[in-house]
Amino acid sequence: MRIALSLLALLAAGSASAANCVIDLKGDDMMKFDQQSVTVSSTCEEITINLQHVGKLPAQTMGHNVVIAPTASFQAVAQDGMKAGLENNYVPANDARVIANTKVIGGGESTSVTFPGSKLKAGEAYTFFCSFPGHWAIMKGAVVVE
Ligand code: CU1
Repeated sequence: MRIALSLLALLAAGSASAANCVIDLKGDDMMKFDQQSVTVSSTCEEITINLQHVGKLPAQTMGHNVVIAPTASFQAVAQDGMKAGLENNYVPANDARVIANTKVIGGGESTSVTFPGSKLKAGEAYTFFCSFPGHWAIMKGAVVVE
């Protein structure tokens, strides 16, 4: 009984101080993400992005992805990504400005990507956005690293 109780206490302490290492985002047919800001911990060994497209339109017309880049360069990445085309998920190949990206998905689909937490530094400004042509102006938000 005593062991069970101390285990419970450990679990409770663990969840209270748990690092936030998962980014959950939903995109829809209205060209919107469900969040304008996401927060992750600077202590994450790995960070996972989960993207769910809750709409019905196909990837060719209303595709969404999630790209994370430094805020200072995200617009340039979005413009270069447009040229890369759907076959490259609208992400420029081997681009150091791209910290992480999912593939482009259509309505009803989900995708995930995991990347090293060390790529995001506390105090730096990062932006997440959808690089589908024309979407990044609206489908974007801040990645806050605590
Ligand atoms: Cu999009």
